[in-house]
Amino acid sequence: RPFSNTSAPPPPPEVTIDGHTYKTDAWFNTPVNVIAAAGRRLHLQPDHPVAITRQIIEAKFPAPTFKYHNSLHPVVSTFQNFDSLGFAPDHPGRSRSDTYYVNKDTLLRTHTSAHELETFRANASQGFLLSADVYRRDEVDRTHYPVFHQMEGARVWDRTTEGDDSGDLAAAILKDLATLPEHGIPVDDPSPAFHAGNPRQEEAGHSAAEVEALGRHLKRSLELMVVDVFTRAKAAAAAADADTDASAGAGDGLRMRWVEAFFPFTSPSWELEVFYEGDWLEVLGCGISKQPILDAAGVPSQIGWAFGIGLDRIAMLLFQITDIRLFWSTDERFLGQFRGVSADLRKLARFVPFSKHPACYKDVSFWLPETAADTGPGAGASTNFGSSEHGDGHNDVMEIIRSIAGDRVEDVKLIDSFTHPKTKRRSRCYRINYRSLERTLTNAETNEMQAQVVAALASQLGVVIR
Ligand code: FA5
Ligand code: MG
Repeated sequence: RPFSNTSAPPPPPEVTIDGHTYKTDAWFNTPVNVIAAAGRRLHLQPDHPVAITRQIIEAKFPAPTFKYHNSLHPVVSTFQNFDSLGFAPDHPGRSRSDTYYVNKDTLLRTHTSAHELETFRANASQGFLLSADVYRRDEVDRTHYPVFHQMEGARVWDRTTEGDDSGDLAAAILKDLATLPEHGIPVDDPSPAFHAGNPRQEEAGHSAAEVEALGRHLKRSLELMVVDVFTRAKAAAAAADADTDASAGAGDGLRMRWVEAFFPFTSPSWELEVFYEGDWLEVLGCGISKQPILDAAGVPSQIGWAFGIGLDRIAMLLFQITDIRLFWSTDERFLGQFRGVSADLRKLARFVPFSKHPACYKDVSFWLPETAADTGPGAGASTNFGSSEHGDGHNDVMEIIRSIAGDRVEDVKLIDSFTHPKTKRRSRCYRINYRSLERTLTNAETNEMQAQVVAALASQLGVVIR
């Protein structure tokens, strides 16, 4: 093997995650900081902003139409996370550079959709909401964290009980749509359910009118949720700035847009983005459930929609929290600001940030290993330099930095990437911003972290530091 994971410690023979013990194998790639986060259950911690956000969204999808599931264990099978949803065997999301594995068949769920099939099967009501912690190897910046929270939602209609004489459900869905209020806010929505190139046209299982109605019901439901969150955030900001002009307060004017998306288990699919802090922030993915999933769940007479919301991202909008790391803080200056809010949502307050501590930028440049052959899942090495889709060990670099610096790293950016014209060696330069949310880091501390990062990149990824 050109470069294997030589000096990284060997995986432990077994690992305990949130009270359950699993045998590991060569696929194991879950670092201790991630295992430590499993079991924190921020979505259930009273007065935690993620839990408050869950409650606010649940109120928009009320029982008994929706049934709630909030304590599903984070370790699932590859079948649950991927196969049950129609992910292709070679889908890049399955790679060890994107997903935390416990062993070959067992992983930390990467999304709450992992529970869709079983929940559709057991579901006795018209819909469900399912909130849980999810895990991904991903970027390091202020809107990404390796552990975050999602809420899965689904709503179904049944041909045999709600359809017309011919079993068509479009009219029933439109009738339900008519019960949802209008919000009057313009939404940029350039992708209709049907257009040239949309694969939905070849999908079987629903009529065009049904898909049209489902799409409208889905979009309106989610827009209403965002409008509610935004209205609450604005009211909190106005209350906080009582001495200033409320109408000129932060978050003036909500901007939303729908972007066409692709998921293996919905079609058509969309993502909803909200304009936040000068940029479009993706807050959820959704779509019309593909019929094979409902068929496999034993409910072929049902059709419906599903969504997956990033709860942490909505909480950021709601409280105007600009750094996702804050959710993991146990600092009373953070948690104390939300006390009593769950019990009385009118107490919602705009988060008052701690004073910002200085940033400390450090660069690291290196040559990638020269003979970067395929080291995909199961190959033994933990990296996947050379794979085209998620290649160049990008997520491995992120992971190594995060596992050394923990919450003392704010973001990591790839700032330069080139191939030497003669030798064809490939070079990368990353810029690391060390900054704690809670205190000023000392020079000695950042230098020590940087030295450990450099050493770990060399020893674990086999790169040559420049
Ligand atoms: C999904 O996870 C799909 N399961 C969503 C879905 C459900 C589609 C049901 C269709 C039907 P996606 O990877 O886009 O999709 O993630 C959904 C949301 O999770 C994102 O919009 C974002 O709000 C949030 N999210 C994704 N990655 C991170 C991260 N690293 N940190 C914080 N939030 C994240
Ligand atoms: Mg997405």
